[in-house]
Amino acid sequence: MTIHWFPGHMAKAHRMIREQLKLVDVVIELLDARIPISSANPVIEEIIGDKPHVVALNKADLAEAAATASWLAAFRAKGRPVVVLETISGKGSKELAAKAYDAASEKIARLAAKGIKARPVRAMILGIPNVGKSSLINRLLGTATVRTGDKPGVTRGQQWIKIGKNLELLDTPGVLWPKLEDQEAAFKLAVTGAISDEAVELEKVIMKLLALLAQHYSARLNERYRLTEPLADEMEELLSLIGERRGCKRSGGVIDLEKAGRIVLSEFRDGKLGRFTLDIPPETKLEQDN
Ligand SMILES: Nc1nc2c(ncn2[C@@H]2O[C@H](COP(=O)(O)OP(=O)(O)OP(=O)(O)O)[C@@H](O)[C@H]2O)c(=O)[nH]1
Ligand SMILES: [Mg+2]
Repeated sequence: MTIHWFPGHMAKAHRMIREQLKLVDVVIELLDARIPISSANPVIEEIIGDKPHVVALNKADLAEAAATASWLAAFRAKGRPVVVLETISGKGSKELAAKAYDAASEKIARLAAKGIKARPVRAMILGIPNVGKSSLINRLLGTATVRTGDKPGVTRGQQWIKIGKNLELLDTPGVLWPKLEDQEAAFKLAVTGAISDEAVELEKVIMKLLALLAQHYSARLNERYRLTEPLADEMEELLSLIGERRGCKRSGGVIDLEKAGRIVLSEFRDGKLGRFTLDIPPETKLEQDN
C-alpha cells in the first residue's frame, strides 16, 4: 500500500508548530482513541522539549470501551496527564481544559511571582488530520466558531481562540508524522480517515479492512449486511454479496464493487459496524470473535 505521506502543507505545518511552540505554555496532543499509537507523534517529546504535554484520546465513542480504559491506564502509568474525550458529545472536554490549565499553571505562577501580570494559559492543540482538534475548540466555546469537517485537511492556517478568561487555544492543521516505514500504521490512519482517500490506494485499504472484519468481526458483518455463515473466503465475493444487499448494481446487473467498498468503509468510520480499537493495548480482551 503506497501512501503519499508528506504533502507540502504538512511540511509547512511542522515548521509552524516549531515556531508557535515558543508562544505556548502547554501542548495538548489529540490522539484517535481507536489508534492511540499509530496516531501519536513519535518525536513529539523532541519537538516540544520540556513543555507540559497533555494527551486526549478522542473519538472514544468509536473505540472499544475496555481498550480505551486500558490505554488510559497505560498513559497514566507513564505519568502522562490523559483524558478520554468525545468532542462529538463534549464528554471530557472540560476535564481536558482543566488538565491543560493545571499543567501550565506552575509556569504562570512562576511568572506572577516575578511580578509578571497573570495571563491566560496558552495551549496548542496538535494531532493528526481529522482527529477532532477544531471540534474540541467549538465544543469548549459552545459555538461552531472554527471550521470542522469529516475529511482530513479542513484546517489550513492556525488560529488563536480564547476560551473564557483563563485559556487560549491554538488550532492547528493536522499533521501526519512521517512513519514512512510502518505500513500497518499507514493502513490504520487511512481506514480511520486521517489520510485523504485520494492520497491512498483506496481499493487496497478497503480490501484490507474487509479482510480484518471477516477475520475478527464476522458476526458484525453478518448482522449489518445480512450475510450467511460461513462468510465467503474470497474478499471480492464477500464484497459482491454486500453490494447485492445494498443494491449497488451497474446497468446490466453487474455489482459495483467500488461502491460497495465505499459503503463498508464509511459505515466502519461512522461506527455503524460497532466500535473498533485497532491499536490493541497490552493484555486487553477485545470484542472481536477470536
Ligand atoms: N464520532 C466522533 N466524531 C468526531 C469526534 N470529534 C470529532 N469528530 C468528527 O471528526 C471530523 C473531524 O473533525 P475536525 O474537528 O474537523 O478535525 P480536525 O482535527 O480539526 O481536522 P483537520 O483540521 O483536518 O486537521 C468531523 O466530522 C467531526 O464531527 C468524536 O469525538 N467522535
Ligand atoms: Mg481542524
